[in-house]
Amino acid sequence: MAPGTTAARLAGYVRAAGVRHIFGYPGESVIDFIEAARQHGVEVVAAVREASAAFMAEGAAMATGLPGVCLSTLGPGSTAVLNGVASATLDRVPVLAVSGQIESSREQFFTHQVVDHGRMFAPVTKAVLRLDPGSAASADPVIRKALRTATAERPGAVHLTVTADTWDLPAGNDEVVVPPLGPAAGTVDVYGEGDPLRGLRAARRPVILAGIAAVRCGAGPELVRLAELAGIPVVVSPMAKGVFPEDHPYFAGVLDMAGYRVVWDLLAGADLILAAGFDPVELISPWSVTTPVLHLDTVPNTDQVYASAHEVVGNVAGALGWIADGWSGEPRWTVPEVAAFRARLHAASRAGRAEGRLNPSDVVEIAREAAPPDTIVTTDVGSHKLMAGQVWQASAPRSVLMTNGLSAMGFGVPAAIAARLSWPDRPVVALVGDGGFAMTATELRIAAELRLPVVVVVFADGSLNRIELRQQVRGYPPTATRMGGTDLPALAEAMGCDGVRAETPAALEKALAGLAARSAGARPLVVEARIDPSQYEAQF
Ligand SMILES: Cc1ncc(C[n+]2csc(CCOP(=O)(O)OP(=O)(O)O)c2C)c(N)n1
Ligand SMILES: [Mg+2]
Repeated sequence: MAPGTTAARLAGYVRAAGVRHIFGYPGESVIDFIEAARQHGVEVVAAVREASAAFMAEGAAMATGLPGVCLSTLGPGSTAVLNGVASATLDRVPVLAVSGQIESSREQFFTHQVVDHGRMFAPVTKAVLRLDPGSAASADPVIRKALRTATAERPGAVHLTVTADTWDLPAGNDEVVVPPLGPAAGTVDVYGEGDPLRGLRAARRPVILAGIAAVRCGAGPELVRLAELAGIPVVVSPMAKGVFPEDHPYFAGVLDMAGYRVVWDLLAGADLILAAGFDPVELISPWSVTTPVLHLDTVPNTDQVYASAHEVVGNVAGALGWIADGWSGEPRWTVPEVAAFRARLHAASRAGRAEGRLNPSDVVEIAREAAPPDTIVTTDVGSHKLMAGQVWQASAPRSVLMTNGLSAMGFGVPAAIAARLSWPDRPVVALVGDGGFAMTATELRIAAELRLPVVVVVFADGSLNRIELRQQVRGYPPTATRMGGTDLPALAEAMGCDGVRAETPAALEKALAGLAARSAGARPLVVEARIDPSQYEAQF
């Protein structure tokens, strides 16, 4: 691809935005862009299927804070990528999804493999844009708009269609100017009558509920400062895990994961909830508490899932710092009070353990024990996610990658591969269900080829457990929710990975013992953890 073409221009912007990998699946309509990306030093990673490529882009963006980029061809490629694109939007992760399209002269009437991308992607993206011969001369603003829209609060996916006859059209050679790709630095807007902080200052039992905008704003240090200064316990949302250290004396658990009733009781008993970058897209339970809320976020409270008479809108770290700067008064909670709460939550989230069996919470604890502190963990979707979300102790933001917006199965393995590509020196562990693993297991072929030693722990219960439990509650037999056992170690070996089965806590400890050392090796590892799922019944 010659310099100055549309393909080169798009690749140039992607590279200038700091993106190192494009995750995709080829088709004739995008080979010019694949070549341009290669020439610009952006590695094009081919997933086994497009849906996984989009999850990889999302995982890379979650792990790095940079936009993720995925690529598909027209028609079947673009329809296949849809789920991952929707996932990025509902998980509030900036992703640029690029799809090729038939040449524009035939697009209006030709039918073979032609799908209207604009109509298909509109409901699951922040914007649908296109480059065609009529707009190639405006490629720069279109590409900048795509990047800026994807990353502007709240972030999400933007879809860009490029027709096949556009890639080699001239698009200019000027210096690439990448727009800002993050939240605003520091201003605070206040909505509502009177002093927005009066309620917070008057509160005797406030609780902070921190969410994903706090991660995007790098608000961890300010959360710690305010929590310590004012003595306020901090609950975090699942995708924000790590934004507040989980070994901190004021840490008060993860919303809507194992032991969730205890966390909701805390929120119900509080006299004020400071929602700090909390995004209601993460709610699994309905918002049923009547506790007053102070909304503090990068965007106004347009969801109105909870009522808030005042809104503090701006950079979450900046706004928390502003509150901390003006704070005075006694700590609202003592450290022992929060510790007592955490002990209750610990007991609740382990409830239902069957002694002498390999319980789901044991798997999470054993994996956490074996994993070095800088490990990145991903989860898939199902009962195991709800367990891992509470039991895995996170120490840093962007170290726990999970989908809790769209919550689509099939995320965990691709996200782990992308995480390892993004952070080649950090151990990566995927905690996935056997259903979600079956959807994406063959992606490990890519991990083996790229010599990415990710460790995948499969919660093998022979069941789509999360759904089987719902059937159980209604008295239905488990229809379409049981799966025959697959020999996972054999499957792993066949793809150039190592595979091992563990049926007891001791066997799992042994299987994961070399986790730290393995992360310097090359072969991915699949651990089939044969769990007793009965603990889930007490939980969910
Ligand atoms: C793509 C997709 N299809 C269906 C669902 C609905 N769903 C949510 S959890 C779940 C079961 C997952 O089973 P598994 O991966 O084995 O995890 P487990 O619940 O057993 O831990 C299903 C089917 C979903 N979230 N995503
Ligand atoms: Mg299962």
